[in-house]
Amino acid sequence: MFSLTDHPHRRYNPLSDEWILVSPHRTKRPWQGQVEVPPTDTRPPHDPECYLCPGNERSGGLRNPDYQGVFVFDNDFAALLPDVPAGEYVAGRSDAPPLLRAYAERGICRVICFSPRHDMALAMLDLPTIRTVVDAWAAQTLDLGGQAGIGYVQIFENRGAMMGASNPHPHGQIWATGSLPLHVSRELATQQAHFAATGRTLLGDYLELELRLGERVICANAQFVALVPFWAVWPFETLIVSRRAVPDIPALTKSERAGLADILKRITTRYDALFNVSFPYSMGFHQSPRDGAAHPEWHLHAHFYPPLLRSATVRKFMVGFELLGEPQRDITPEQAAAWLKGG
Ligand code: H2U
Ligand code: ZN
Repeated sequence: MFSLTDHPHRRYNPLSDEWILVSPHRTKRPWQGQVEVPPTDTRPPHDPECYLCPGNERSGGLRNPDYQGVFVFDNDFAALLPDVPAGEYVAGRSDAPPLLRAYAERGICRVICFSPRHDMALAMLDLPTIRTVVDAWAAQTLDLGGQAGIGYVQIFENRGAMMGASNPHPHGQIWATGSLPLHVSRELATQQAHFAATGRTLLGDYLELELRLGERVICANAQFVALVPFWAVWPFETLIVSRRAVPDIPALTKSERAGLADILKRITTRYDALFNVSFPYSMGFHQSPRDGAAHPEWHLHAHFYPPLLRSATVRKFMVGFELLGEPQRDITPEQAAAWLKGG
């Protein structure tokens, strides 16, 4: 039998129904490409130039209130709009399968400031404050998910300029859409199939396996587990899974919300410690669709997708084979887990 540590191989992602290529023998290849200078972090607690700080004017012209805790507002440059005329666009011959199709998509985009403090980050906030962010995510999920024409609520955070964050002030975004986005509809199909076949959630079964094997688990508390998934694409990609199968953040109990705050602080702290830099990433929660149906198959989880590969300055590029063939990684998920554990 071949070994996962020595030989090129493909791994299956049962959650997204995709394969990835792993090339563990390739970690020693030289790098003379792009080397980025790590940004130095010398932020003041309040920045008069910051459009997210309390009391400041935003570029849209509105002024932020003098907020003290979590602050949520409608995105002034929203990618989706609530009022879009419904309808499908089909162009071409009427007797052939349509090749030019489009349909109107409605939605609502919001921005969420985690703290009034410009110099903070999720990893630096204390647990009661992170807990208020979790509560705000829950409230936003219910509020946006309950609005007419909304079928899904995507909560996410882009952290660091490398990942497209437009501002270092601790903040995230929430996009509520009419349709299910691509990755969510794939996860819905795989989780439904697993639940129909076994009566258990896919991630519940996966978590049990990972806790037994231990190799890819980074940290855990009584309510949540953080691990590098067997099928991770990004070098230090992680998955945060609730121990109890719940479909969404609003379904979390008080102690589970505290547990979520705790695991978020732990994983982001480990990221920052890895290369001794404010670790960039895109993270977000995958929750059940908000279609009014029960979703016993859906198991709440968060994905962290950080771009860094081997230092604070050398990043993984998803180019070439990744773009044209399928995702490829060099260090194994097991190595990445050992590094994140501090081994
Ligand atoms: P990102 O850092 O992840 O890009 O999020 C910041 C969001 O804030 C971005 O989507 C919005 C941008 O549209 N924004 C406002 O709503 N008002 C502003 O005055 C500036 C930026
Ligand atoms: Zn600010």
